[in-house]
Amino acid sequence: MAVQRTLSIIKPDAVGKNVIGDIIRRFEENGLSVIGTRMTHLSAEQAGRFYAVHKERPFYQDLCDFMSSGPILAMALEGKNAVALNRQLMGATNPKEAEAGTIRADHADSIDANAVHGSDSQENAAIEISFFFADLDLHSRG
Ligand code: IDP
Ligand code: MG
Repeated sequence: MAVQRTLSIIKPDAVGKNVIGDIIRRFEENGLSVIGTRMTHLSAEQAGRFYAVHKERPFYQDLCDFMSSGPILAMALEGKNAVALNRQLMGATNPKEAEAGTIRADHADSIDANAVHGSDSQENAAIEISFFFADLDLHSRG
């Protein structure tokens, strides 16, 4: 499987719980490398642009309000099969359905406050990484 990049976000709930280190440890122990990081606090407008794909969904306003409620940690991850591997480590969107041992099973409280974001395709990963990072901010291990 080819080396890929993907975007991970540690959401405001997980930053607030002080579990940044636990989440990054899971990525590193599973073969993903952090090649860029940025802690920021999105405005509701910025969160809305990031999640524009969901703008017709009933949960869009709540999602934008939540994602702008506190600081987040955006990370570019790199590794073999990074997009799917990150999704596997995250677990299902609804933590009640997340497999035991996944980030969301261990750290998410609800479908809104669900600890992490992860890109869902290589195409979206490229778009989402460029939302937060310039090429010069990314440091490939390859
Ligand atoms: P994902 O984060 O697992 O990729 P998406 O379907 O892309 O899930 O939805 C983006 C985010 O929107 C989710 O992580 C979750 O916080 C929120 N969300 C998704 N579906 C619902 C819902 O049915 N009710 C409330 N919030 C939702
Ligand atoms: Mg998604």
